[in-house]
Amino acid sequence: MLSARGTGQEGETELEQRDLEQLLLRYEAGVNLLRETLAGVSRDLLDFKPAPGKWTIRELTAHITDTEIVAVHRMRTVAAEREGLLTVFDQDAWINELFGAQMPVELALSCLAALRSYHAFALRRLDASAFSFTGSHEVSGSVSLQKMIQGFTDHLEHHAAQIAAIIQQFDAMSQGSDRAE
Ligand code: NI
Repeated sequence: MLSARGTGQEGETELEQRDLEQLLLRYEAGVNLLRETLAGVSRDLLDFKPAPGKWTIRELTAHITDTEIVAVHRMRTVAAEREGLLTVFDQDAWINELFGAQMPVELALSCLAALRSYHAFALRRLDASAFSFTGSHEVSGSVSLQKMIQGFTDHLEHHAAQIAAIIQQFDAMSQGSDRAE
């Protein structure tokens, strides 16, 4: 019984390590995914409002980088200090008050890439146990380092898909206006 249980636990640990490896690969691949999504996007398209009150692609790119600044701070607090209060930020204020509508996309992308690779350097060297360390999010409560990596990986991928949808919307509109002419 004891050895059978032991084998089961090892299997589980291997699975968790594979999941973690997959997650880290996705986290590291996020910047390239975004770069590929943005390839060939014109200035007009960067500043195209998909709907009243919705962010442009330029603002979305700034928002992704804003979020990475917060994400890396939260993840490093938990990874290094094994606890911490994870405070929220007002994402609209950061875009509206800190010039998101004017932000050069390449500046946002290079900052994002530097933050993500700088942080991944540490993630790659942490003991497996560190991914279970938790911080206290001021709204959603206890959250582990692994859950945060998952959440911020998903966040970038979600916004990359949103950017791809805006590109499609813009292309469809452009073709529509060509036909009207
Ligand atoms: Ni977001």
